[in-house]
Amino acid sequence: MTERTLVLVKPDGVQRLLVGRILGRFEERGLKIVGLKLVAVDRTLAEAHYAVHRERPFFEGLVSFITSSPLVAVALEGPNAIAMARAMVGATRPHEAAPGTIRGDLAMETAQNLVHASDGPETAIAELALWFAPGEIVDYARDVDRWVLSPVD
Ligand code: 3AN
Repeated sequence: MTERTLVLVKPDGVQRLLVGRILGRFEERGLKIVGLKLVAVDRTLAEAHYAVHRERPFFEGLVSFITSSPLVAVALEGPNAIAMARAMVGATRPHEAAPGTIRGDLAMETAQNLVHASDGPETAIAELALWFAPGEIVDYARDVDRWVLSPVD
C-alpha cells in the first residue's frame, strides 16, 4: 500500500553535516521525496509536534532542542513507507538501535537521536499536515519506478 510519512532530520543532524547522508539512505532505498524543506522551528510548532509528550519530564528539553537550530523536514512516499522509514531509523535509544539503522550507525544519545519518523498512519497524516502546507507536497512520476516498484502496486 502506498503511504506517505514525515521524517525530520533534527538539529543535531543538520549541525553534524549529516543531512545528505541521512536523506540519501531513504532515497537510495527507493522512497520518493515528495516534500522537502529547511525549517527554523518556533515554539508553537515544536509544542504541536511533541504534544503527545507534553506531560513527560523531557518535554521541555525536546522543545528547546528542536527549536535550537534548523531542521530538515521531508515527506517520503512509497509502499509501506511508514514502517520502512521507522525500521531504517532504528530504536529510540541509540544503544538499542540495530547496526545498519540511522541511529544504530550514527547516534549516541536518546536526546540527540538525529531523526524523527512518523509512527503510524494517523500520526503520519497529522504530522504531514502540521509540517507541510498542501501545495508543498508534490505529486510526480519517477521514470526509475519501473525498476523499483512492482507494476501491480
Ligand atoms: P521515536 O522518535 O523513536 O518515535 P518517541 O516518540 O518515544 O521516540 O520520543 C520522541 C522523542 O523524544 C525521541 N526521538 C527522543 O528525542 C525524545 N525522547 C524520548 N524518550 C526520551 C528520554 N527518556 N529522554 C530524553 N528524550 C527522550
